[in-house]
Amino acid sequence: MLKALIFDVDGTLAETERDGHRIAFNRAFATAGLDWNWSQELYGKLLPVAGGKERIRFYLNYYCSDFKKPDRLEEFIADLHYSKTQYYQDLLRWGKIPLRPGVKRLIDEARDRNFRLAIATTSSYPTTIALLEKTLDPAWFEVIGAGDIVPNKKPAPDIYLYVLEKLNLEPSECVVFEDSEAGLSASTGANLKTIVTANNYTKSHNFAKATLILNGLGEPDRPFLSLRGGVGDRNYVDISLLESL
Ligand code: XBP
Ligand code: MG
Repeated sequence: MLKALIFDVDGTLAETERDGHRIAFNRAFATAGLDWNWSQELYGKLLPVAGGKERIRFYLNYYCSDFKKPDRLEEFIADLHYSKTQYYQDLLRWGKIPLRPGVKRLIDEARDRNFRLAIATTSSYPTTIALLEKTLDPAWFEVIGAGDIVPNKKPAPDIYLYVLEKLNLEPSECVVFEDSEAGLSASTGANLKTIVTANNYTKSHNFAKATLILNGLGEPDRPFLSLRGGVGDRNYVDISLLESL
């Protein structure tokens, strides 16, 4: 029996990456006097590396062969990431990053019907809270699994195992919403049924293990496109569709 809905954040609740995280990284680089600039295209290549600090480290290792690494590399990366997090929160404050279609409607229905809600994300905790405060309400989510709370980020299943343990539920009692291959590997690695709502950055990812692949959750007047999976004559994801999976 379905009891809980678990949501990834970036790319799933909102399209945060291209016009949010990416811009914030670039502002942090400029402030630190670095001439790094992550274009939309380059960012797509860096995105599979989950976690902002991990993404910076990967970029340094694979794209900046000329850069002389500072002695205290971890501190340097942590400082850059802290600055990025401030810029990201500024972007949210200005209201530039709306929820994806159907997210608020589905969460409202789940709350009305007393389903439990949780978050499982690689993003840092302050970043996650900032988005939830701006768009929904962090208090609606019984468990917020974020960032460095687990040793290994997605595609490792750690964050989903953490959320399951905190909810004290079996995987069969939950459904997950993800947008990326790394996220899907993490959720299915924890045996969780997963609906993928793909986006521009992730539409070519391998979603073979997904229960459904959609282009979004859809709205009554803005139907989703099902890319794989039986949805009958439905146009949008609601609780009855989740219960039928
Ligand atoms: C999200 C991420 C995060 C964000 C940046 O992945 O990979 O790294 O891009 O967030 P997912 P931080 O949607 O699979 O959780 O800079 O706060 O790490
Ligand atoms: Mg995501």
